[in-house]
Amino acid sequence: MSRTDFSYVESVSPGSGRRNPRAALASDAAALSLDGEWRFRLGAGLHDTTEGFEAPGFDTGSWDTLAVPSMWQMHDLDGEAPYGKPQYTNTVYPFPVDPPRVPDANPTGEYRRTFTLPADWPATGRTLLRFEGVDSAFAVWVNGILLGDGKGSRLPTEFDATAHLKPGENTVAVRVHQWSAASYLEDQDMWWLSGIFRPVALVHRPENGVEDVFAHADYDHATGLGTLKVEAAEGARVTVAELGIDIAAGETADVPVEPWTAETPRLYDAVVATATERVSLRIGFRTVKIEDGLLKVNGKRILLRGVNRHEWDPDNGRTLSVETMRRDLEIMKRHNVNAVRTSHYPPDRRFLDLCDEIGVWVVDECDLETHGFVHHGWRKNPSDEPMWREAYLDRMARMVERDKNHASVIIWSLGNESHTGQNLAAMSEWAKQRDPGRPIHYEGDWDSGYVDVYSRMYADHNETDRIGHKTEDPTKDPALDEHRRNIPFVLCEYAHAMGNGPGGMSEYQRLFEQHERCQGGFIWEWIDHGVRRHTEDGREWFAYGGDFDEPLHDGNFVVDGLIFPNREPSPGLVEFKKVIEPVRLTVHPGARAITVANLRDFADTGDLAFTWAVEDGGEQELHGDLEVRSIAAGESAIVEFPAAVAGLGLPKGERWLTVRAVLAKDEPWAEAGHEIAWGQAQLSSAAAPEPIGSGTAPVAEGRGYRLGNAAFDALGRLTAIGGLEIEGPRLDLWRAPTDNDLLSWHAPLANQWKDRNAALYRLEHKVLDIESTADGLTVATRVGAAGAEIAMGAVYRWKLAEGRLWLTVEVNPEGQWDFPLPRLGVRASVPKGLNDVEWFGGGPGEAYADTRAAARVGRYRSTVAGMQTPYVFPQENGSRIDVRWASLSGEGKSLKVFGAPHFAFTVRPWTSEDLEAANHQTDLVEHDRLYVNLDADLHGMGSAACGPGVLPQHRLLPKATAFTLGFEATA
Ligand code: IPT
Repeated sequence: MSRTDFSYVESVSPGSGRRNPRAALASDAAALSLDGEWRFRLGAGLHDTTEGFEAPGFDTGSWDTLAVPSMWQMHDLDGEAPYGKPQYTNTVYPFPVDPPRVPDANPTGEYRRTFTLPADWPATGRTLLRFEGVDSAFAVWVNGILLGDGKGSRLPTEFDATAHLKPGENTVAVRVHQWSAASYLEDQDMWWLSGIFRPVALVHRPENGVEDVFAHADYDHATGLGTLKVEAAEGARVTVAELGIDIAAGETADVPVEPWTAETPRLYDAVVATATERVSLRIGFRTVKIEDGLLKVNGKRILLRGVNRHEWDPDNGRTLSVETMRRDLEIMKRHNVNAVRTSHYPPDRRFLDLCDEIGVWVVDECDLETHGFVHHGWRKNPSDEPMWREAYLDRMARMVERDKNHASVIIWSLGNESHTGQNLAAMSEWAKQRDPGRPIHYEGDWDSGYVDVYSRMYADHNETDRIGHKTEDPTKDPALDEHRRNIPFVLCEYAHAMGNGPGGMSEYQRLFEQHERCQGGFIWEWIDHGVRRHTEDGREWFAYGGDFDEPLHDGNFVVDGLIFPNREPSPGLVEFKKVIEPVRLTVHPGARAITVANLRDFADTGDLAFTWAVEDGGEQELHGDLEVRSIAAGESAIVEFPAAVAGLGLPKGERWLTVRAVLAKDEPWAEAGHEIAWGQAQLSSAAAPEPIGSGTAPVAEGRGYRLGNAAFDALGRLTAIGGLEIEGPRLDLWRAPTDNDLLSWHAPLANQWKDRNAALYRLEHKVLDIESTADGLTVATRVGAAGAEIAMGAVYRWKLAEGRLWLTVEVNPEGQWDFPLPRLGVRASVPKGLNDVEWFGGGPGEAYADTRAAARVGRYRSTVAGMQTPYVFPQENGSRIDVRWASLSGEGKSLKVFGAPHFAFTVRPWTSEDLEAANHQTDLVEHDRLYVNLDADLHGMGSAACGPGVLPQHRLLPKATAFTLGFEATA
């Protein structure tokens, strides 16, 4: 047997023996799925392959079996991990940069299976072997005969197997290499994973069949006419029964239609048929244009409320079930997301079918990223090296040809973070010529010479504002300035959703609404790519970079999504939902009216029902339906308060009116009653409780003091209230740093906080003076860290008034505090068992200064466990904002805290220090105490892990201040 030729592995050629790319079509031609169990063997490199494994007679007796599709490193990670482990790097190539060479240590999977050609398989025509995705390079044999090889992991490849198939049993063999020349083009920020990870099938091509289809379905908003023209094989007939269309391929039909938009995803079933094949299409009529410097669909500027979506499943890597794809879209639609950038490769073809059906705008991005060259001054970057031109064009063609019939795809993207170059320009030129109906996007070339959309990532609010005003800096090449200044702007990535945050989304949204040119953007990113693992005792955790002992990795930068790896929405997604709500409800208590603004681009509000409710101190008094006429897109209406509201008597506490817009009927992605938007306002305030009147004098008790039912020790520290043992409250400035505190393009805040001249995580409390007066107990302290000169003066004034214990803390920075504080408040701890949590204030989820849009005032109940947000990488979380009062109770004990007027409230079964020390959720061990933070304020979250930090208005700057809290307890 001859030695195998492996030259394709390190060749820049995109493949050999492949068929021309064509559309993904639903055809009635014969097809046979080859998904399922294959025989599998993993070799260490090209030196460790099995000669002759492709021969039909080869005995795979000792080989394992492996599921196709799957990624081989995702198998049995809690056990033997028989096929290696995932490895995560963001931009850096995990091998020496020497294009197109790759290491000898090149895990190589050999796959084999047999299949029986069905007895009725057509004898004429051709039979293709179709791979939807193989990572990263592969060669294919049928019955021992080499069909060819391919690259382009997230793109389809077809080979013609006709000549080598026989009736009855056949053998297919595939050799897949983890590393290949193509790896240089696939440096996306994600786990390096390999294998036949998307479906494989045998597909029949009838003679004179419908080889390819390009359906052009335009919509003219002026006339309401749809224009259909389908490029297909000569003689093919195109029918759209619902529209009475029956034309030949190449002919044009103009008919009145309902247009397709992401808000109104109207599809028409069409059939393209020849005598030998019928292909079903779902056609959406819409026209995408850049006009007046704006991205318009059907004549209207659209606003992208988008997310960047990687394909991720915590158990299977980038192999996703259709259910998971649908689930993603359901979660998106339920959270008002209307756009997806398929970062940074074309998704499984079935995902786009769902996008057409459910309705989202799609920026379809090519499988291309060469980011690692940034570390070498972009030397040898494939984007500008002629030898890679064919590979670039091949990738673009395979994406465009596969996906060209999707109504949802409105923009082609050349790829991501591949700097600039002639090969990118060539991709753009080819795509424009092939498909004039879709604009081109690419972020990496800021001059925007070969793109139709000015795209940037992580531009801060100020720069976005300048771009909105068209006063941005000029292009590097002056010849391009006029072009760029007159094209629409999108943030293809913004608001980095890593850990707690991202903060500042509301401010971006305001810019998108203010500037026509700023047409929205895509949050980075949709999902945390955590890998599901289990501890020996069966507790679930999620792994990130480094957890598989990778020698080179980028840690938890791979967990930066709006949903957790298990697809539970994070608070960031709940916040985003509110920020981008397509209907804005504003309650005006003075005018006793409600403004309902329809912020959608196309749809009226006919699909929505409106409700209202009045609460007094969080208890519902009245509620009902709100009559709102249908409001056209972009319009608003003013509705008077419901009559019943006028008849309400005096409230006991704060009275709030909340109005909600919910789905009036079931949608494919949510049930009737699902909330789309809400607004609320205070109708009447209640006097905040405060320590009025004179207090009482403390009495000496032992070496300490007693004030009513509160006991203090000799250092003036509270030890019990009403028999409930309590430690603290005392000044606390610390929070377990968030990803946004820890990482920054500039100086991470956490470094300043941990600097030994501040060391906020190990403050010491020194009592300066204890004073007993007729009004209460005053304890003066100085709070500073060992080795530090700066400190906070903290004076605690305890007072008993109207049976409640009050504490006023006066804080005074001493020395040079030239950075914002993590938090400003007090921390206390009580014995565990007070498990039931209740509060009146912002909720139900966590909220911080710049992530508070989704917090609405109400009365909430939870548990201590329910108050924790399980960020994959533990960090500050769970603080509730604007709390008027909060209580903890259980086991016959209770603690109730009152704000004067508000505080931020956190309770956890571990400390901030524990949170900081933990690397994964399972590192957190409950203490036999509960730790309660009562904060006057917290520093915002920002998005510094990748992008701008906390906006000035949300920074917590140290200054002389005071705050007051009231306490009641029973035991
Ligand atoms: C940007 C990448 O495009 C994206 O893939 C992801 O890595 C993101 O950063 C961070 O999570 S590139 C960066 C240099 C702004």
